[in-house]
Amino acid sequence: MGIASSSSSTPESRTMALAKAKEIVASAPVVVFSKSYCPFCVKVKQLFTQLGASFKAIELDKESDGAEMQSALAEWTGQRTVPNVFINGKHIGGCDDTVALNNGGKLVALLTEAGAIAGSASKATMTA
Ligand SMILES: N[C@@H](CCC(=O)N[C@@H](CS)C(=O)NCC(=O)O)C(=O)O
Repeated sequence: MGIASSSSSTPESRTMALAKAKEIVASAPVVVFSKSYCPFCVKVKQLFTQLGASFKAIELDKESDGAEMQSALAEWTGQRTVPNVFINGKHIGGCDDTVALNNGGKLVALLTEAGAIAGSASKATMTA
């Protein structure tokens, strides 16, 4: 009673969620905004693990302000779906985009440049 619902989105809470998302992106070489039950997110996290790349995963379904961060990410990047992947502060895209970079042999260079990977891997071969 008398306390505004934390689930209602206000301009202020959206601004805060955007600032938080930007802070997270700047805090690690690789950031994956994810949902714990999302198969595309699992796949992209597996890919980074397979490549030996360190990454920070933010499970939006487990965060109290996850829905607001998802909206903030949509406004910022134009992408509403998860996974939403950033490397070295740069928006990469989703699972398909990340896998395409790997298949094109470009992902490891980005990860190495970002300092997320030691640099001995060339590319990962995914079967699924
Ligand atoms: N083609 C996209 C598929 C991503 C996708 O469909 N993700 C679902 C979750 S499995 C999603 O974000 N749905 C909307 C939502 O959860 O709000 C990719 O490669 O990342």
